[in-house]
Amino acid sequence: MNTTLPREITADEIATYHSDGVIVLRQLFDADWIELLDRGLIANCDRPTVRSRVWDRDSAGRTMFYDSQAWQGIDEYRQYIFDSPAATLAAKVMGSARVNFYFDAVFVRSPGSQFQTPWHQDEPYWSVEGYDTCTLWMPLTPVAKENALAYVPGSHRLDTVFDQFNFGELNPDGKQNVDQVDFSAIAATRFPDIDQDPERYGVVSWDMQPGDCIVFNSRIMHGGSGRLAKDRDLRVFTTKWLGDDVRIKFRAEGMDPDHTEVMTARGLKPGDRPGTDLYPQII
Ligand SMILES: O=C(O)CCC(=O)C(=O)O
Repeated sequence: MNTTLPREITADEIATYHSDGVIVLRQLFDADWIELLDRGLIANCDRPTVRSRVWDRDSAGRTMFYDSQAWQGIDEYRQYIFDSPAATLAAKVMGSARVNFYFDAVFVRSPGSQFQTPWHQDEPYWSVEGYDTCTLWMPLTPVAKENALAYVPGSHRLDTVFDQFNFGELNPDGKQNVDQVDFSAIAATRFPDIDQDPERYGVVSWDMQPGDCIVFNSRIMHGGSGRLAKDRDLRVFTTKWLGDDVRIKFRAEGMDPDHTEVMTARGLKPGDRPGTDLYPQII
């Protein structure tokens, strides 16, 4: 298992991340990490957390499963968070001297799932704010660009507050206490209809193999993925990282995942830097 990056992240790659808000990096994690994370993902699906939910179950029984912040109960995730080069990668790309782990999230589509993730930005849902936040999006299965997560380059630099999708509505099982975010409660501009004219928005996505990873800023517009061939599934493991300028923020319109309770229980309050055993500082 490689505990360090197999190569330097170049100045050009870092510049691309900051101008586009997203970059794909090839083969930074060896096959042992993918096998480990796949084992963790199977354990996670067998023992979902209270935060898990099915986002989609179609008439053919195909599903899209989502869970988050499972790492404390899954040794394989913990090993990746503390021992893999993920934190170093996040620090280098963001240009942050300090990096805390925020949370893990998995997106598991069963074979043939047509479900597409609604377009959104991440930061407006989170219990933190700051520019120095990123996600490492890692498919554990090969995925073609038309089935992979797509991005609007440069959209992380927009100042506009957009009216985003309430993911709490994705809940065919009617689970109780699903996090709700009501963006209509804040003054927000209508989210652009990106699928209506993807070329105009310069939408990008990539063919990917296990071991590749995308680093994206939590302010970038992203969505899509899915529409899988009937014999193809898609297992994606993601981790969210917090850099230098990030502070805790509780949002009146709701949060997803809502960390208010667990943060408050650890004495963390708005304006604080994230920390404690729940958001460990890795760098
Ligand atoms: O992989 C997906 O379908 C969604 C991923 C996503 O929205 C995220 O990681 O923020």
